[in-house]
Amino acid sequence: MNHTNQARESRKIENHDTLMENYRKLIEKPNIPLEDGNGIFQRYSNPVVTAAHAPVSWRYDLNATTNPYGMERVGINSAFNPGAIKWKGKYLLAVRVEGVDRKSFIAIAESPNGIDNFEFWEYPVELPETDDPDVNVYDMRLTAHEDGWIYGIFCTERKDPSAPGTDTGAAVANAGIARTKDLINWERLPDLISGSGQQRNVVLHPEFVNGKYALYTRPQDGFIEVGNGGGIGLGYVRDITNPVVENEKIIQEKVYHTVYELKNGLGPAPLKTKEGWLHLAHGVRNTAAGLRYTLYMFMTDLDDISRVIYQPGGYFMAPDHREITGDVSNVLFSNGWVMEDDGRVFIYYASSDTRCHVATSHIDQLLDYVKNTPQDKFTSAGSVRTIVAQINRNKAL
Ligand code: M1P
Repeated sequence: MNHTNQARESRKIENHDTLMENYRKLIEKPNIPLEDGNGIFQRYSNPVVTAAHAPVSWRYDLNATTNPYGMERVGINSAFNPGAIKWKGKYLLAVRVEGVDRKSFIAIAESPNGIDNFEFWEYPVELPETDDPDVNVYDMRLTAHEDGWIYGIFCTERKDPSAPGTDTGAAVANAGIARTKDLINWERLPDLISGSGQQRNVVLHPEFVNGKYALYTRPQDGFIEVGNGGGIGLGYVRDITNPVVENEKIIQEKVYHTVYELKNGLGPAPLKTKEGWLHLAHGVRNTAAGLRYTLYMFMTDLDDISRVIYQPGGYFMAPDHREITGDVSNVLFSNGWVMEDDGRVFIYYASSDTRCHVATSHIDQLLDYVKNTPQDKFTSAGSVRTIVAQINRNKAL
């Protein structure tokens, strides 16, 4: 080591090498498929991105003079709800990273294979603001639109200006819109203008529909409660730089005694298949232990994207024993997936608002799943009839 390097080294905090070693071990840990598959998708042994994946240089002041105790200066609480895209042969996740200060931001994590070795880019995304600055941003859906831009639509949250001063929790959620050509430099567009009080889980359809941008929405009366606005909506925008939603209609209602009884919301932008547009969504029900978020699928018509043509009953994925606890327990949430040319599908999801996972499947399996899984009959007797019919078909084999 020459003198210059020696001097530089001595200015670094003492635990730097150990921190880097542990960080690299975590990043490079192989992810193994689990054996308890259900024939529909495959889970993996490890989360793909966690709070511990945040780079050392985000968290530590590495200068021994200004950080003599080698303390973590910027704590990261969680890394979850990632948008996803395959970009220049790499799998990119637009992760919702939440600091210990409760502020979320978006940061891109990259993997060569989509399963492991996810590593954050050096800097988090510096999302431009509008004239009304966001207090919190999260849950970005990435859509490579046929207009040539990659759009990131995310939730922007601000304090409710109409709430009394004593109410420090009242917030307003809306869809923020940004677009990019390289996932580094982002152009911020105006926030969505829609007829409902609030919006969350807004997703851009990848193709124009009759020359307009199509947006899946989730109108809601309040910040948490969807109230009268419940359901996944679909509306159209003529000019994305002046994003006024027209003709917003609910295409997926919340329904009594289903996994989407209390509320639902679209996940990632739908995948185009030969049979229709494949959708992944989250459904929410209430329980004595709080809300339970599971993932479900449905398919819409290729030509009429407002028409649901298949919908399996029940959930596609629910939190397993490793996923069920976290900051907000009993939650699976997905807003990113990638379909390969060979039909493999990488489903990125987060558990309990804490960590990101991947599950893999194939589009042929998912098509079989949406077409041939029995529909919800909405009553116990109906469910029994479904099972009895299957037993009888099996007996006749
Ligand atoms: O805490 C669970 C999820 O709650 C919200 O989703 P929704 O609006 O559908 O209820 C979001 O805050 C989401 O980020 C979070 O994972």
